[in-house]
Amino acid sequence: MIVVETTDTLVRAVAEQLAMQLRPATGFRVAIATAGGASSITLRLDATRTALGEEGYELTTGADGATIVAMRPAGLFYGTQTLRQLLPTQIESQMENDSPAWLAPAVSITDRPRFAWRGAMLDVARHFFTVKEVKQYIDFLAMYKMNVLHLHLSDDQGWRIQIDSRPALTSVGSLTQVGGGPGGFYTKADYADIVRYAAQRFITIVPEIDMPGHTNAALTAYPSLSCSSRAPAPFTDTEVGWSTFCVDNEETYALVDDIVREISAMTPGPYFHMGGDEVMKLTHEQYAHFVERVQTIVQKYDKRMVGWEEIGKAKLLPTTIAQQWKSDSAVAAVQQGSKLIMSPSNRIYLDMKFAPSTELGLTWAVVADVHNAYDWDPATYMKGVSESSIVGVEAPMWSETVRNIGAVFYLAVPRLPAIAEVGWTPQASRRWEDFRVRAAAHAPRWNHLGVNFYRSPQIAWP
Ligand code: TNX
Repeated sequence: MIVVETTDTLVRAVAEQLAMQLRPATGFRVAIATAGGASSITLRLDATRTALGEEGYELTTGADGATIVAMRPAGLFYGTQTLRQLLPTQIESQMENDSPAWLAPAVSITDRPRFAWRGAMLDVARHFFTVKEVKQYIDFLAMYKMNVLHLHLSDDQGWRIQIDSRPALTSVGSLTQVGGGPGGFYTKADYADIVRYAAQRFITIVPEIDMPGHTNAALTAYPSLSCSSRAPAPFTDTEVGWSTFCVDNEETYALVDDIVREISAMTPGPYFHMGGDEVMKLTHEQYAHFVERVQTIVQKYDKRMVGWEEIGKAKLLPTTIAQQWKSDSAVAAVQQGSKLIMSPSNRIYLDMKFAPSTELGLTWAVVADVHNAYDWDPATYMKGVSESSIVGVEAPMWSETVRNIGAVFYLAVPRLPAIAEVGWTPQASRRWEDFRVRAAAHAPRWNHLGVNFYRSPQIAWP
């Protein structure tokens, strides 16, 4: 039995999800009640436990059951994820099975995250991923207590989100992808479905519309926004840096306004990511001017702007967040008072190959296995950037070489759990030698869940 001592609907939902997690494999009925008996699982909100923070929890297990206490529902959710990991791996099978006994070790855990932003990015533009596939990724992020999914919704190869006021973006711009396949896009209903599914797992969706570069797909739909007189053709290759909106054309800002307005309206989270990376066709002044105008539009629709670190070359609001990836403009953003998301490409780009022979992935930033993704400290990674300027970490998955979720998982696992720990666990409590043993114990869970993974030689498989 799961005991919920509150009428809070979010807590009820956490209990429901835990029950659904436990019922199939155990065959137990697992009811949800407001008062308990022996060996029940109790979820308790306690507003006085301020030391647990917004996302922390305390989990106690013993002969008489389990109790999770948190100040907020998110903490209770993370407590249930830890409880799940303490149960036998067969709990993930979702088929009634004869695990020796459904026992968890007796523990007393007080746990809270180091960083507030523990993210992953999925590029659904280079290759399109279905709603079902995105939900599979969300499930995995939730299991490792990550709380942000950044969707890269547009690029040269495709436009992936319905915008009612600009129908050609999808009717023309979504039709292909890298390699020439059929592409696709999310309707507003699809997007709402993803947002809701993520929210149930305490994950915020951060939508990215990449501009002024990486805009060929949008320009095939609205060719008048390109400075060249030639109408652009659909692009299914992978070079970057060559496309741009015409930033001296007022019509461009009318389009941007329509896009930011509609995406802001359909996104409950506080962020709008404007991309801003790899613009090689504009002068410094043109680029900075564009970023500043977009920032004003994002502010008008009550969102907080996020952009790849290049936006540090423009004049930023202190609320704007820059996403570090190569370290050439991140310090400039911090010096203006912006906070940073750390996504160092030579550490946590999930689209980099593990080894030269890895079938999938790119090599431009690094070729490296799990240890490289685990064994670094965001607070000392860059000169001039300390812990107080960092909101967290985010692991991008660019999809030039991956065209389905199985391929995504192959490149992501076990590096993504390693990065989740970089985001969650204080530096002083992290040890690679310990991680490589603990990670191995998760492989049976990944197998039950059907999560593809790389059998890294660095992990201490039994
Ligand atoms: C650089 S990282 C890009 C992407 C590519 C990626 C491939 C960044 C902000 N831009 O356009 O997909 O490299 O690794």
